[in-house]
Amino acid sequence: MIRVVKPEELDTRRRESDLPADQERKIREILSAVRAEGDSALRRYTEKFDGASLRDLRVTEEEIDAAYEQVSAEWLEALREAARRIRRYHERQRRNSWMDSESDGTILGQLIRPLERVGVYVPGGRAAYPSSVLMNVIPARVAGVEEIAMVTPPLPDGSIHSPTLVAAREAGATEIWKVGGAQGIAALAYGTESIRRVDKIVGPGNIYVAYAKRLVYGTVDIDMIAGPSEIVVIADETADPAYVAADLLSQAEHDPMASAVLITPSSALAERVSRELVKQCEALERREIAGQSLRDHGAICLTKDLAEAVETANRLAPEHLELLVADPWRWIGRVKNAGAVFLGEYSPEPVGDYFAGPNHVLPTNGTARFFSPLSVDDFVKKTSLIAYSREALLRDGPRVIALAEGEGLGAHAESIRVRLDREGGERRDG
Ligand code: HSO
Ligand code: ZN
Repeated sequence: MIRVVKPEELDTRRRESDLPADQERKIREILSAVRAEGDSALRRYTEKFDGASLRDLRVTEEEIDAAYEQVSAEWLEALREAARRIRRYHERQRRNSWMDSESDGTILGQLIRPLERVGVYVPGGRAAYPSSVLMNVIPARVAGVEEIAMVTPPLPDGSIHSPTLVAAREAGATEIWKVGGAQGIAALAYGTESIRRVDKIVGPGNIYVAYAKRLVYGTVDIDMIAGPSEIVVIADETADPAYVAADLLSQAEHDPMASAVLITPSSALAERVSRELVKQCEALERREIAGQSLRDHGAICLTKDLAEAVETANRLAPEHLELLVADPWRWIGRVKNAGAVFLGEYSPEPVGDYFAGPNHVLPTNGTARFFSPLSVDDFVKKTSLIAYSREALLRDGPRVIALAEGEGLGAHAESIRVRLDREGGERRDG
């Protein structure tokens, strides 16, 4: 069910999908309708696409309270502990504003300020992962974002999946709105009578949501556009084939477009993993999805040694990289491109999806070459600080004048000169 390939047969960015022109037109229509008509357009589209006719768009506190009755104590305990770990990890990412004073009295610095208001998109249906609610909301909270507005499509009866509501409250979302799709993105980007516009939109969604996000970029900031999940496992002959196969399947089950790749110098391991994959896949509830993913986007890649395996992984720049080798720490220095690295046999990828603490929103499609995991940095912005002293201005003023005049910008030069004249600095003519 999985092909065996050479390193050069593996390519990156294999699965770029463009939206047909007529679909793109529809998304643009939705965006302009929400912009022009506000809430009434939201209600109309929610009726059309989700089959729900809503009076109130906002989820009430009572609805969230009621959602807690629907979830098990065991799940809630696990979710809370995961949230604690995710919070703790992201607290390490906080950066301080800084200022440096120079001997002439000049002070330079950088202020770090949270965004004021952020929107988090949460998909409906089967892809409504409470774990993703934690991963998107917690870093925003840790950054100090005060208003976190979640949008998610309602079920036909106008309700929202209970675990989503519980995760939203546990993570610290401050508002939840029953609106999804491109109309949800439009509401966040432009604002309506009831939903105030946000500064940034994060969170995964289907292709319409992803496109709508692209189109509103610039009006608001957005996170990176998530593609289907990916895992690369680098394993040597010491790896347990059952573990390797299980980890590959854990990402393959996300999506028929997901990609799971084993890279190994051991052909004996490759054979055994291949057999394990067939056996384990059959036993999965989501065997159809996982099977299709392995057939269409999966591979076992044989390399001459582990060094070549790591080089190949760097070229792929996978979202997740597992090092299931005798001494994983030995190889970490060579890893250049990966969203997250999992070392050793006790670090299966799902521990990172749910619990360890690092974010599971990671760069896909080869973009780990230049993108990073979602983090506190995504929810702050920086402002530069400049406080020149008299002494420094008298010293540097003539140079600033020279540069300004070099660009033909006389008013720039004058703003310096007027001060030098008054303060008795050396005048530089010419
Ligand atoms: N592996 C996914 C995240 C996820 N897994 C959510 C389970 N739930 C991101 O690539
Ligand atoms: Zn996952």
